[in-house]
Amino acid sequence: MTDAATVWRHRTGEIRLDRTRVMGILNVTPDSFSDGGRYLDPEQALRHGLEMVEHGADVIDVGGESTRPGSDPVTADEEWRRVGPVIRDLAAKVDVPLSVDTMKPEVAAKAIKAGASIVNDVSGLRESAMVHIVARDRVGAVVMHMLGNPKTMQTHPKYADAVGEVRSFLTERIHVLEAAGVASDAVAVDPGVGFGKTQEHNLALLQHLDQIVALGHPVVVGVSRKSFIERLGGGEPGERLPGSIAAATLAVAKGAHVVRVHDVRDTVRAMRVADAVLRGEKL
Ligand code: HH2
Repeated sequence: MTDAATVWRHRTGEIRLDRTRVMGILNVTPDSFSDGGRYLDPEQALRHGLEMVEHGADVIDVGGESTRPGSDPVTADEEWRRVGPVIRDLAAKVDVPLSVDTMKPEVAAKAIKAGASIVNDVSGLRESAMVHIVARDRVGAVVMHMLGNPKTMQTHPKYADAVGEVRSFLTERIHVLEAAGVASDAVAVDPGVGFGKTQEHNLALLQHLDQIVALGHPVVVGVSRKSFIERLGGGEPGERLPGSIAAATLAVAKGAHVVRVHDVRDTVRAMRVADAVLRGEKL
């Protein structure tokens, strides 16, 4: 039996996992599925980042490439042009750690120099250069599971055992990172809801999230406004808050430590109640 995760280490400190932590999403993209184009202007992005911190975000996750199903990749130069100024300006203004949501080692390296403390890689740090950067710069990492790549991942995703295969992939990536010298408590894992998964796979991963939690690493879950909620009658992306909070709450009840969300203020309020019930904390 592996010990339960109690902290998530990153470049500038550690996040204690004594309560549910909220990672606020800052998409500096023209085409993200729910907030594309809203924060493409660096000043607007900065304002939104500051607002999420004010609303109780524990981490701000800055991304410059949409990974919605069917999306086209952007060049490293373009991605950096989007996220660079936002990471630099936010790092100068907030105390919470910043993560960079990227699959590209060159973007990650520049983001760390500009102030990011965590690399969130939806491809699970498949590129060895990314593993090297995380080890060298002693940043935290999110290893997420994705089947294939964003362009094709939703074309008939197939597993013999979705939960078992996601767990094996994450276990293998943890070993690779640790062998490269990354501290064990710096490695968070994420089952990758919506990344090469059918409705049934997404639900199975949430139902059996305890099997991912049992790996003993911090567990990040991204369910916010995702289309599996729409398929359950959740409406347009901006209307999916009730479904997002239901899914986040149940993920936390299964042991998730960090929820990655668009709606920080409402989620923080919901997680306080969830934590009080689950952990017996005072309201
Ligand atoms: N989901 C998205 C992007 N990054 N990172 C982690 N660790 N987990 C997730 O579930 C996750 C993620 C997709 O959501 P979003 O950023 O809102 O959309 P887009 O990829 O269109 O920018």
